Amino acid sequence: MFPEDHKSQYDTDLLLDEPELKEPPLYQVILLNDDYTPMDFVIFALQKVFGMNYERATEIMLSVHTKGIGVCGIFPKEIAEMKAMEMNNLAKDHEHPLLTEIEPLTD
Ligand code: TYC
Repeated sequence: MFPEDHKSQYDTDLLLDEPELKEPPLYQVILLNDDYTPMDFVIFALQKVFGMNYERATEIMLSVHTKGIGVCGIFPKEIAEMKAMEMNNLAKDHEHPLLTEIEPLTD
C-alpha cells in the first residue's frame, strides 16, 4: 500500500478534529483606594505595570480616589494575576498599602 492511500483518511480526521475556538475567560484587574498611598506612586505604578501614559494613569488614579474602586485593565486570567501581583509587589517594595485584586468579568 502506498502512503498516498492513507492521505484522504488523515485529511478527514483533521477536518473532524477541528480545534475548539473558545475565548479564554477574562478577568478585571481592580484597584482599591486607601488613605495612605501617595497619588504620585499610584500613577507611577499604573504606568510601569500597565504601560499607561501619564494622563491615563492620572485619570484612573483620580477615579479610584473618588469612587473607592476602579478597573485598570481586562485580561485573560494568567495575565490579570500577573499584573495584580506586580502592582502588589511594587506597593510592598515601597511600603505602601495599595491593593490590587482580580475578579472574573461577567457579561
Ligand atoms: N487616596 C490616596 C490619597 O489620597 C490616593 C490613592 C488613589 C490611593 C488610588 C490608592 O488606588 C488608589 N493619597
